[in-house]
Amino acid sequence: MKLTFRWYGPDDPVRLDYIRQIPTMYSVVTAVYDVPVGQVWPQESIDALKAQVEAKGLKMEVIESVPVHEDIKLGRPTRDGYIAAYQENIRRLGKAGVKCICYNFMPVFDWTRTQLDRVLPDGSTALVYYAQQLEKMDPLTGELSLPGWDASYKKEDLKALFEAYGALTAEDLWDNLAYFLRAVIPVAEEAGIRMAIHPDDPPWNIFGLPRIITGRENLDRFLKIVDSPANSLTLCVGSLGCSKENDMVELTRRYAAMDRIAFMHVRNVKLLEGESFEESAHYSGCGSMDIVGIMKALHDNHFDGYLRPDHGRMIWGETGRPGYGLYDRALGASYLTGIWETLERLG
Ligand SMILES: [Mn+2]
Repeated sequence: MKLTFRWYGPDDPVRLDYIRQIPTMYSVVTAVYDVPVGQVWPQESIDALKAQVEAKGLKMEVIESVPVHEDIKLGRPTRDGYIAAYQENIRRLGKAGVKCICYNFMPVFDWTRTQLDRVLPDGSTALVYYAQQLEKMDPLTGELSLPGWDASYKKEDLKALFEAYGALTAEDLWDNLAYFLRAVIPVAEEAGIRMAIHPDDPPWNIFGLPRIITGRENLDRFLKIVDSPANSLTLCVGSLGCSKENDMVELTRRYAAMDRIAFMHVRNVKLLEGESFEESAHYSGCGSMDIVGIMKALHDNHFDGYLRPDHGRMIWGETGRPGYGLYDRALGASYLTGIWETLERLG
């Protein structure tokens, strides 16, 4: 297990100086953030990022994410140009020593929450998803206040995108994903990179848009499209775990045994009535996930991929990017390290 930590680059208030002080920290998880989706990342930007990280004694072996342009997901004729750019990014990152690229294939919306600062009983704040809040939101009419996705879409663009997706079925999305994988996985193999798809968060359709990376059956189907270690998973416990149908200990054991987990996101969520959930502290007892069981499933299968604590709460008065403060994620990292050390000791 290689411990990693998400870092949003030089503007992140969570500095590399702090990240390096978390015991056993190995690599950051980062990206070039100032290039529009679908474009090639300048080699200088990649190299500059790497130099900053390495100057602090850390590695830059994981990129999250190289985003996939909507035209690829939609299967538009323009996709080939965007795929060529994606392939070039893989080659450039491989040259820079990157070993794993996390990405997702969710239409329009990335991860979705209805509130980013819900006050929990202990006074911390967390990201939550309350189904009843979501029902009141319509991305095309009224005020779209849905937090946690790319707010840079203009309303007209969003409307056009929704129209474009209107005709797209889940099977079409599968076809477009397969087309993308067949083009990029061979490039990743050559570059020594494992592509690691992030599951849909939450793992069900949002606003009528299809979502397909949602549970065991679909993960199995995904891995078969290109049966290569370079076509692997980011197993995000907090995303898949939001669905009561997903047993995260079982899924972790299954895909770790197949050696198809390149990257683990480990965090806890507390499942509520219906489809609602709250993010919680990493400790198993704070939410609905069996974190020790998940870590044991990894350990039993000699997991040597990357792992990061995922979203944290905001605690101790910290302000900043919701879910990505230093303190609670550092607590999470230490908790996970402690579990891992115990498993190593006990054999
Ligand atoms: Mn995740």
